[in-house]
Amino acid sequence: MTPMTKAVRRFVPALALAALVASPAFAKEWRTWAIHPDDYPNVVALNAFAEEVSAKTEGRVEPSVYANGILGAQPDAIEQVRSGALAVGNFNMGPMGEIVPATNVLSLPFIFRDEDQMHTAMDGEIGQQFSDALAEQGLVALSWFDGGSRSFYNTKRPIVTPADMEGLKFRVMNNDLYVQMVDELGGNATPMAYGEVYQSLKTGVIDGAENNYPSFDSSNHFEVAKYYSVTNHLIIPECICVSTTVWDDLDDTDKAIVKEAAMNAATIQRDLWAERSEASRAEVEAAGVEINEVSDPAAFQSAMEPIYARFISENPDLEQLIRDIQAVE
Ligand code: GTR
Repeated sequence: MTPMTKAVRRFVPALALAALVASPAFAKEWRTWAIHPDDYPNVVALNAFAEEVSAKTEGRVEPSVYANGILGAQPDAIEQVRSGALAVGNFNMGPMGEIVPATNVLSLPFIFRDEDQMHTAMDGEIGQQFSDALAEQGLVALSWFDGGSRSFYNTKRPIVTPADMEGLKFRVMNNDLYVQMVDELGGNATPMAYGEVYQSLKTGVIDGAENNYPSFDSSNHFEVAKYYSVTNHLIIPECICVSTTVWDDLDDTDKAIVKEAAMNAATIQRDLWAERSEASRAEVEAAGVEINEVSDPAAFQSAMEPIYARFISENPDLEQLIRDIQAVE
């Protein structure tokens, strides 16, 4: 072998390695879980996040968004992100409560007065406390999305007073607090995956469910449940959460890029949210849904009050957090 050939032999593998490192084969594909369809504000925002991350990391991180819950039901997806099998999820703090107990505070009925108060709380020191609790369970919460206000809807009749809940069976998200919530109002609760609700409403397995206008609309539940009663009993924030194992793999530059992209995505989501809520309300009304205000919102609030006393007695360490949220202007 001539010295020239030897040099080439040494050089070629080095070149090949450099090419490989720079090639997309070495890019980190971040499989991202999303429950909603592509045109839903959350998914539009997640796609913007993916594009920004991919462009600014020059392809070192490539998030790909799997919409419509095709990667599984939410409680399973949370576990998959915790384990690192999936990289990112847009999670609602409702089902999160079963895994990260502090987040149950966000599932207490009427914990927030309105969405503005929720944003003020979540964007500050209070949100940081939830992020810390999530981090202990393998999830890095990068930013907070709007989850709107949830109200009850059903196939039978308008809910005007709590007494109208009597005998109706409502699907709730997977969290015991929601079972308590419906019980206190005099209805029956069935925890069920979001993807099963449409069929269950249609076949009469359940009479109703509860959600915000955009979900009621995009899930087509409005086709079968013609009564939407504005109780606004839950205002639950959602996160863009990255798996801690995936996050720890990034250097500081990429962490900063990803964090900023998530903050930008939250701005996009919140802007789109307000618009979409109004549009969805108009759309379901035009499709024949009867929307009613409840006669006395305070009656729903006081019916659910016992949940607080029970929760605080079981979680005394979370009482201060509840009081701090209530004190947010
Ligand atoms: C939606 C929320 C989803 C999911 C769903 C449900 O409003 O964005 O993440 O929690 O409600 O009721 O399961």
